[in-house]
Formats: sequence, structure tokens, C-alpha cells
Amino acid sequence: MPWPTLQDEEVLRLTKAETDRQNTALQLIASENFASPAVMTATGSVFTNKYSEGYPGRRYYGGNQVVDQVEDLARQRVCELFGAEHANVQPHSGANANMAVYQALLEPGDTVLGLSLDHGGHLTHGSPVNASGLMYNFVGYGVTESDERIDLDQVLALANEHRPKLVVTGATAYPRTIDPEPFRKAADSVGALLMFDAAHIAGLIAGGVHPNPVGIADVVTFTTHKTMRGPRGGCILTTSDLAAAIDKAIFPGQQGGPQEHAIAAKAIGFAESATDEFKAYAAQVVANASALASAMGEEGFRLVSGGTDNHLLLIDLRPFDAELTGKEAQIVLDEAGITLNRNSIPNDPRSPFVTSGLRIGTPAVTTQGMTEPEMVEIARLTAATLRNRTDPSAVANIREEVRQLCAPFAPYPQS
Ligand code: DSN
Repeated sequence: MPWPTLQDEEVLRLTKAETDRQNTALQLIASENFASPAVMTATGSVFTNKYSEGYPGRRYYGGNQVVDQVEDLARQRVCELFGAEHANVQPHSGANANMAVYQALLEPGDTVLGLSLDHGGHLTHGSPVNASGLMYNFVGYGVTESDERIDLDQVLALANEHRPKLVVTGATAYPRTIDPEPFRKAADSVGALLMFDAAHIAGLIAGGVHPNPVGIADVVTFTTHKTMRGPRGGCILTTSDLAAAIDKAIFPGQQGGPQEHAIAAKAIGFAESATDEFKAYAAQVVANASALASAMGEEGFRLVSGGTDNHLLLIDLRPFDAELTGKEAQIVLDEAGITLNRNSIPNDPRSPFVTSGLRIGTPAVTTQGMTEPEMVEIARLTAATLRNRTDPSAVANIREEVRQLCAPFAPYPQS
């Protein structure tokens, strides 16, 4: 039977429009990046056609001789990259990875320590509206009022008071290095296991610019598409003794058929992350964030914790303009081609839907080749947009400046 000849003009038009948006605007969402053409080709490969429930050598369907090799390749590459004993590369997302870890290590109702969402954690670290918070008894720790860094004394005190079975660390909106060692100590002090959610910083760890929690935490989860710059998806690294329980919790516990096209792309992403070029990339991500933080400070913004050690900054808008909310800022910046997300700041008086903060990340702009001088420009354009937010023609002029800034750095110029 011939293939359908339909040219889906609507989807083609939308794909072109999205490519244009990505090529001509600033992508500053801290969890986003640009995947390489090789990674994107693998996600559109014939592996998309195959069902392969189970694991290499232990599948429920036939025809998995090649799929087994691609999944083994991905597992082997990521274990080498991080020095892990065992990897599960099947999680469709970071949320799935985290839920599988809980299923493997906990019973419903068990107590877990996690960083509160409103202090930079993640939905799956026990938010009451997420399955993690509904199924398990999460106790939240936070950042200190004085330096806005994770309150390690509080972590120890809460561990002692609540005797958790699992301590979770890792964040989505925390601009500082997370040292896994104090969390290991807190977990050990009460005989708990330790999970490190490295979703945001996996690429910084792979690139050697942040401490590697593998070998310190019992389980490390991460996503493959943020600083790692691979395809969308999740991954779990663990010790040999927890491997069987983790694998069982992913399949059949949380998921059915794995997405082998994504796993093929993960294998490519892991190989890309093992190169010297990626090490230089990871270092530049951090250097760019630091330059952007200094320039934003010069423009009158307050940086939560006073700066950044990683790929993101968290901005408190109130000293810049007490009336300006994160929501309003996000909307007008998007109009100017500066795409980022509003974010709660620690102890934010506004709701999570409105917020007093912005989260700004450098992984994507660094992939496209921008360096410190462009960070100064981004700070200037951001401040100018917010100062002129009630003047549509000023915002339109800034959109043109953004287009010019991005032109030499288009990530997908041939598309
Ligand atoms: N959506 C991700 C982020 O932006 O950090 C977390 O899952």
C-alpha cells in the first residue's frame, strides 16, 4: 500500500512558525534547550514503530534484537558518563522517573523530606496537588531568610523529628550549587535513603561543573532535555542492589511500552554530553548565567540569594518595580521576544499564578553560541521592556532589537 500523500499544510505551517519563533527570539526558560539535529533525527526514526515492553534480553514481544542493542547502548553510555552502576533509560519524563523511585522505595503513607515547591522544589517533591503529595507524607524544607540558600540545619532537624524513609533533594528554581554530601549525612542520621533529582543540572554534572551525586545518593533521577540537551525524557541512575526494584517500578509499575525512538536519541545525547565540547558548553552556561546575573543587578533587579552558581537566576521584581508582577512581566517580555517564565520567589506574597519573580536560564542561548556580551544585551533589553511595558511601540522596537541580536545565532538556520 502506498504511503499517504497528504501534505499536512496546517502542521507544516505551524512547524515553520515555531522554528521561526525559536530562531528569532530569546529562549530563556531555564528548563529548555535546543536539541541537535542528530537527536531530533533519532526521535523521528523507525524505532518509533516498535513495542518492547520489558528490558533488553527480557522482552514481552518479538522483534527486539535491534531495540535491545540501542537500549543497552543508552544504558552503557549514561552509566559511563556519570559513573553509575545501573541505569533505567525508559522514563518518559522526570515526573515518571520520580514517581517510579517512590514506588520502588516507599509504601503509600511513608514520610519523605523534600524541598518545598515554593522554595524552588518540584511538583513531584510532595506538592499537595501532585500524586507524590497525595500518596506520601512529604515534609517540606526550605531556604533560609538570611541568605536564601537551602537551610541544611532545618533539613537535619526535620529528619530527626519526622524520621523519613527517603530524603529528596534537587530543585527547579534554585540558583545555587546543591552539595549532595550534607543530604547524605541527614539521610544517614535517620537510616533513610537519598534521592537526588538532577533534572535541571544533569548537563552541568556531566560537563564537570557541578558535583556528581552518583555514588553519594542511592538514586539519581534526571531529565535528558534540559541542560543535558538530549531528547525529551527521563532517566534513573542507581546502585546495583536497587536496580531490580527501580526497573520493576518503571515497567510494569508506572509505564507500558518504552519509547525506543526517544531512547535512541538519549543514546546520542549521552555521547554528545561526554565530549570536551560539551564540557566547554557546560562551563559557558554557568559563565553566562553569572554575567547575566551581574548585568541584571546593574539594571536594578534583586537576585534571590544574591547571584547564581548554575544555569539560572531567580529575580525578585519588587525592588525594580513594586507594582510589577511576574505574570505581567512574562507576558510583555514574550511580546518583545524575550521568553522566560514567572516564578514564585521564597516567601512570595503573591499567588503562584501571579508571583513576584522571574526565572531566567542560559542553557538555550549558550547552545546557540551567545556569550557574556550578549548577556549584557539581554539584561538591557529585559529592563527596557519592563520599563516601557505600557508603550506598545517601544515594545515592538525592542522585538526588532531582539530579532537582530538573535540573527547571527539562529539554532536551526536551514529549517
Ligand atoms: N517544567 C520543568 C521546569 O520548568 O523546571 C519542571 O518539570
